[in-house]
Amino acid sequence: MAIKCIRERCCLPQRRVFMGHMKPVFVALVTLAVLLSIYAYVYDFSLMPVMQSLTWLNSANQTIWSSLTNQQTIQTTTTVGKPTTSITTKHISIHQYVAHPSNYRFILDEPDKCNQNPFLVFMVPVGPHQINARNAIRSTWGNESSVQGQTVLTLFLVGLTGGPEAQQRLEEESRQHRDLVQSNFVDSYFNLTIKTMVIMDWLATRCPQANYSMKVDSDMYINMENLMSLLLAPNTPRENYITGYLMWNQPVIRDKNSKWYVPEDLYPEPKYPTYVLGMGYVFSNDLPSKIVKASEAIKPFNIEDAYVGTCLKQLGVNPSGAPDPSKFRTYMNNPGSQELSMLITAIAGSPEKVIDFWQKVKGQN
Ligand SMILES: *C1O[C@H](CO)[C@@H](O)[C@H](O)[C@H]1NC(C)=O
Ligand SMILES: *[C@@H]1O[C@H](CO)[C@@H](O)[C@H](O)[C@H]1NC(C)=O
Ligand SMILES: *[C@@H]1O[C@H](CO)[C@@H](O)[C@H](O)[C@H]1NC(C)=O
Ligand SMILES: *[C@@H]1O[C@H](CO)[C@@H](O)[C@H](O)[C@H]1NC(C)=O
Repeated sequence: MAIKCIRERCCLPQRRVFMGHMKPVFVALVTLAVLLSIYAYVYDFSLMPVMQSLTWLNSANQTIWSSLTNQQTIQTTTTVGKPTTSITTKHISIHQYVAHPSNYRFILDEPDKCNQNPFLVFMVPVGPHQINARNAIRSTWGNESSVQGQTVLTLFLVGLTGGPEAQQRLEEESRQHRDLVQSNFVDSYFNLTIKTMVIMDWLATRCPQANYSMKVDSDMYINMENLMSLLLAPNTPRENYITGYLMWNQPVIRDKNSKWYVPEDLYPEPKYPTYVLGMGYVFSNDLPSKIVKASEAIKPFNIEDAYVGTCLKQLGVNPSGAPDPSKFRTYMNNPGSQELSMLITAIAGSPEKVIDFWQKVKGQN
């Protein structure tokens, strides 16, 4: 958490505002939900009446919908889902969770991209307008198509653009580069958990044949050679494997003024399971479909990397420490080429720095 804290993009102040407005609605929904579940229990209702309750709740949802902002969707949906799923887990599909990728569809897609059977696929979550970040990656590590004899591939995952003109520019960019995947959720910091789950869905459905994948932020420097050496090492597992910068024993933030506040209702335990920091984690490509499946039963919350960690815990998969943990670095103070040539990841922080780091290492060879 401390590390995330210093990352600029994590410091959007939206959460604070949101909780203030949300509280009365939230409390009302919880009360309503509790009453309904008592009702269902007392009358020993089975599937049919519970589904009616759900329908009723859904129309209630529609009435209040216009007064709610999008950020509130996550809480509203999961609150509505809570009491009914505890009664009917076995009967009602819980794909209703807002982060479950079955709720979304691809607007731009590259379904044939993996016909070349890549060994490693990089999936980069990025805002639709961040063309400079994409171009920096396209001209550096994202321009590599073969490393140590293995095919690698880089794709960008974006949500909805702000309007038709931005959409047109994005489609133009897509025709030019053929590396954009777009899904129909509103692209915002708060929706990163959705974005990550859509990435997992894309890998599971469009690219199951890849050996490994990496979810990597758009401001990261990646040392391809060192990453490939790690993945090709004989003792690197080929299944149920995920590694990166490990976060363990992280307390859940219950301070409502914090950007990382997560209510007990969404995540009751006091600590997160061990997870890998969202800036860049590598995993064997059997995991995406397993994570998507596991997420059907796990309420989403807005801390995307901890959410993936929670799915992994459910699967019984422990994130692995890298053989040399110092290779997954976060911030570095003006690193030299020597340092950069030793590591796998580092936060560059801007498109210019991504290019700068890359050239430092290339220039050295
Ligand atoms: C995502 O977040 C934005 C604002 O942060 C919100 O407008 C939107 O409704 C959220 N959810 C989805 C599914 O797009
Ligand atoms: C609530 O209503 C909105 C808008 O009609 C809809 O998109 C959303 O799926 C609904 N949520 C649930 C849990 O039904
Ligand atoms: C990618 O690398 C090739 C050479 O391998 C180069 O010709 C091309 O301009 C590079 N693309 C970008 C976007 O820099
Ligand atoms: C990648 O996976 C395929 C099977 O899916 C396997 O045949 C191949 O040996 C793997 N590549 C490497 C380099 O391990």
